[in-house]
Amino acid sequence: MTKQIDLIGATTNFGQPKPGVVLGPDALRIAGIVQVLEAIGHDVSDLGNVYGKYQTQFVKDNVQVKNGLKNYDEVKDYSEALAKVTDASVQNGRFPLVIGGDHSLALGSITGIAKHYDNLGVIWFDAHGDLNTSETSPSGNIHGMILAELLGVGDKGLIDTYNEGPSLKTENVVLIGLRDLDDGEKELIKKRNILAFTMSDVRALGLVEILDRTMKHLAHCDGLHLSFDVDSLDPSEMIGTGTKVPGGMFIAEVIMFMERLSETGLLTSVDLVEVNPLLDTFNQTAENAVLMTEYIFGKRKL
Ligand code: EXY
Ligand code: MN
Ligand code: MN
Ligand code: MN
Repeated sequence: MTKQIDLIGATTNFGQPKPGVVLGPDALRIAGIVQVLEAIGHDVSDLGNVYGKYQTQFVKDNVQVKNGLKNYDEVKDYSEALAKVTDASVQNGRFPLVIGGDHSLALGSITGIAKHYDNLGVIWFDAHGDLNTSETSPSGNIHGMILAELLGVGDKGLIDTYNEGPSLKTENVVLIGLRDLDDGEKELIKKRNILAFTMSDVRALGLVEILDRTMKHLAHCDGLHLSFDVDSLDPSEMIGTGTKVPGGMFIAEVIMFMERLSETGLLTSVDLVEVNPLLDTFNQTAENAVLMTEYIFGKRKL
């Protein structure tokens, strides 16, 4: 089915310290993200990049910390700016595809989208849980806390970004690909009974079974968002990203998963995050990410 896609560049690096992730959206454009989606038959409108009032930091040593959270004001401001754009996109009947940028962008992208649904389901495809708070975080980097904030756990000011209160319900979130969880994140998953598939589950069950369980779990949802962190992939196939963890998924199996997910016809929005061309060779990571995006949006092997 043809989608009316709004491509939204989220040029934020405020959620983590490594420079270069703000170049992710352009690396994905250079890798042909618009053209491949159009070739599938979608109508794509590239809205350009979203900027907040703070300038991207090019030096690492001027980071402001508030209550243990690095770049707090910048993340909050950027999220508000991005939320306005994703909110308007859904309002206009379009499909937001947000390309990043570090994973803190999900606070803006999802708060703008979630207000249009009673039960927005989210598939969080990631090596990490992104479920820390300032108390449990080993780094103070907000990209590692962003799903917790969306679920209403952590800093009240961030939880109240764009809309008051949490944007997501714990029963509407499924994590897939986990292999680097901090202790506090493990506790939160258990305490809130969040459906979470580690890489051991991926190997033991296979992604077909995991997709089946995921869709059953989210069957009551009225919208479905995929938040796709490219570090879910194995670093051997995805080197241009800031927090690589060995033992990840491979392109071939992710394509199979995305092909089937797309066949459900239930996806309503997508984030594609953590592409960092300064850590890459020859834009391979963006090219691989674009390849997988084709299958998210309905390309078929046959
Ligand atoms: N758990 C670590 C932290 O909180 O600092 C690493 C988080 C990395 C988050 C990446 C984007 O998914
Ligand atoms: Mn992430
Ligand atoms: Mn990650
Ligand atoms: Mn960790």
